[in-house]
Amino acid sequence: MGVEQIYKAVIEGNMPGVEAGVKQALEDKTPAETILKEGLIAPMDEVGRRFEAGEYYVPEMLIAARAMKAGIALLRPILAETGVEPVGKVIMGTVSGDLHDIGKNLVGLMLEGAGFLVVDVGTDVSPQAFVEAVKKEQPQLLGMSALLTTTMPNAGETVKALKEAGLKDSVKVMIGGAPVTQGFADQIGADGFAEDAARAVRQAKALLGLS
Ligand code: B1M
Repeated sequence: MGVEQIYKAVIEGNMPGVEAGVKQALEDKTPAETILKEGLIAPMDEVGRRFEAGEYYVPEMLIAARAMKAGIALLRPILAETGVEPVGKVIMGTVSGDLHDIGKNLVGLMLEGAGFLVVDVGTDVSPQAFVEAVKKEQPQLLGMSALLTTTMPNAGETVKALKEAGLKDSVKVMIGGAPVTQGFADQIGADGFAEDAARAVRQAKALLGLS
């Protein structure tokens, strides 16, 4: 079974098919990153296209996302195995009003793979909850994911709340998500932006002076 079957199983929302496909691909020594990018991330673009075209509705999108997450769960230990001291601490969360978590989880996973200690604060995280998490965890980096144009301004509200709490100078802020751009990041005063999970790792390292 190849990566194409995993791709197809994600689109069909076939969770057992995705799990079997990922296990088989790993046994066949397919690199975990190839499985992730070509088998699990790529089909979500197609799911998004079908949703936009009115061919898929929310339930189809949801079962595809669940199937994809089951595949990611199997890859997690492999992508994250570095066995070294964390290079930095990152808080990751999705902004207030937004329940999308696949991109956030992927970015977190890739950061873990690059040696960061990731504290995931979940989805629908209010500016105040981000502030509390920064106070408690004292990370070097705060990562926010935003997928909805309606709620992405809440990333800006979080930056404001960090400033008001006197915490903005102690933590770098990185944002990302499908509708987010470098221009938006600049506008809200975020320190960094990344288009995808691989670039997020590079950006995180650059922001912390690690590369
Ligand atoms: Co929703 N959804 N969704 N959805 N969904 C989108 C985002 C949408 C673009 C679909 C569309 O219309 N074409 C659209 C938003 C439109 C807009 O705002 N302009 C949309 C909508 C409208 C909605 C609802 C409102 C639908 C409804 O109920 N009527 C609703 C909102 C619920 C809510 O949040 N309050 C909703 C619900 C859902 C599901 C629950 C069904 C499901 C989410 C399941 C889950 O996450 N657990 C879902 C899904 C799956 C999608 C699409 C199809 C796929 C999103 C995804 O996971 N992509 C999406 C269409 C699309 O994006 N093509 C869509 C794969 C993921 C790997 O990519 O998250 O972009 P992404 O992350 C990337 C990069 O953006 C970047 O790296 C990641 C990896 O490369 N990145 C970062 C992300 N975060 C980063 C952080 C960083 C750096 C980089 O630094 C910290």
